[in-house]
Amino acid sequence: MSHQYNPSVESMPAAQLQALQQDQLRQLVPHLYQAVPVYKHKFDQAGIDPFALQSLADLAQLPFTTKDDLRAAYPYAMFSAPTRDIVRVHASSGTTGSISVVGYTTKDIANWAECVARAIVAAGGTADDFLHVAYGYGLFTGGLGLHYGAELMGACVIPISGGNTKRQIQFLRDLMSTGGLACTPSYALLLAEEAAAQGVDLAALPLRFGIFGAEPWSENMRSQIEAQLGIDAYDIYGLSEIMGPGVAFECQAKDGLHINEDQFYVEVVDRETGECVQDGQYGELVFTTLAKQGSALLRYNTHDISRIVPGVCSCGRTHKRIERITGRSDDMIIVRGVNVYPSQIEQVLLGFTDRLAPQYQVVLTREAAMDAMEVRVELSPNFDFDEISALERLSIEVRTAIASVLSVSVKLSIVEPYSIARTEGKAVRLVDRRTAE
Ligand code: DLL
Repeated sequence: MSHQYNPSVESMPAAQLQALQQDQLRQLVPHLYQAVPVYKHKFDQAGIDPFALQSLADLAQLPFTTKDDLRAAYPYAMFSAPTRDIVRVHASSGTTGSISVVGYTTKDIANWAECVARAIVAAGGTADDFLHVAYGYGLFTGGLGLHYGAELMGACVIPISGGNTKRQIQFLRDLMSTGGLACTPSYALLLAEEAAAQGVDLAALPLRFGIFGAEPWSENMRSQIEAQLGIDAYDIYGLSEIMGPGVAFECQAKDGLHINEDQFYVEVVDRETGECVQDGQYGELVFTTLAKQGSALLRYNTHDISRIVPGVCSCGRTHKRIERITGRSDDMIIVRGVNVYPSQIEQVLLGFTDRLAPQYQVVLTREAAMDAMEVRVELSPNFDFDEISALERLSIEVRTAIASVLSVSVKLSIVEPYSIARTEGKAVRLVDRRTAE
């Protein structure tokens, strides 16, 4: 059994966990009805008596809470505690530029730190470790989320934040006697690239584990990161509306992310009908925050696609697991009527890491009223040009592999090493240049 930060909660018998969730829900729903006008309106419109809600299953009668609800409530109209009790805000800005603000009470910050502490311990972190936190600090929840979790479980935080990649390598090399790295998976690869350019072998450092999230990544990308940095790489999931990082995290079994179920109730719903699906089926993740005070939400639809991993985990934790997020239903690209997720393309490209770098971009354009999709991927700096036909052969192989997973034709451009722009935060995998006509 792997080490747990809070075993009495993390390995709580399932029936007890469910009873705990039910009790929390019975208190939460009437409170939100009385404290948050948006919820009063939602219940009244749906004709639901918030005082009659008995079981977790009854939740499915309620309408979803959406990002639009939060935006319309900007800045504070959906706070569920008086503003004098709020001690911190975080905010997330969508691509459209509208912002949603989330408030935390002292207890919310403590609960959040505990969720993240569980994740760090699950990744093998101990009080003797350093944690190099290269997620951005600020309104984004990544930096401060990992920071408070690491302090709570007793590790020494290096709050380096994002940016200045050269200095990151120096700090990794000089400051850390043993420990972990926390950043986006794409930034972990950029750090590996920069280290190689400086002649630093990250795999030779006493770095043991990494806690990576905030964007989708694949099993192939895990292998890449683990090989280049010489670490075990673990997934951490979360979103600012629900808390930040630590809603769910991987343990050493690396077989799904345990949801912190004492704090969050999860449902998986069909993206067309909104109905709950059976455990094991894919759908959109919907969360209800059971313990939050500042910005409690009922049935928040994340639009993140995943499924419940069936069965129990070998680590001994009883909390349900979700599979790694494959993408967002609203990030899904529809190209000539065919649904495409950038992660499907990534999975293919990362099968060619002997010759391609793990850097790619999907570019959508419209040519003569038809959608066109171009996949741009970098050649590996180690590519061997000795054989004249090597590039051509690679291109045919990749094109065939893409065609076998997507039923839509794609233009493939294999571009020079280091020619695709890198980011310090979430990678930009999709560039949509289609204009509405
Ligand atoms: O990205 C919180 C976070 C910080 C999570 C650091 C993990 C580590 P937002 O900026 O609000 O919050 O973005 C949330 O990012 O709905 C997912 O679509 C995506 N996302 C987050 N974690 C993962 C992950 C943070 N592990 C949105 N895998 C979510 C795939 C993820 N997607």
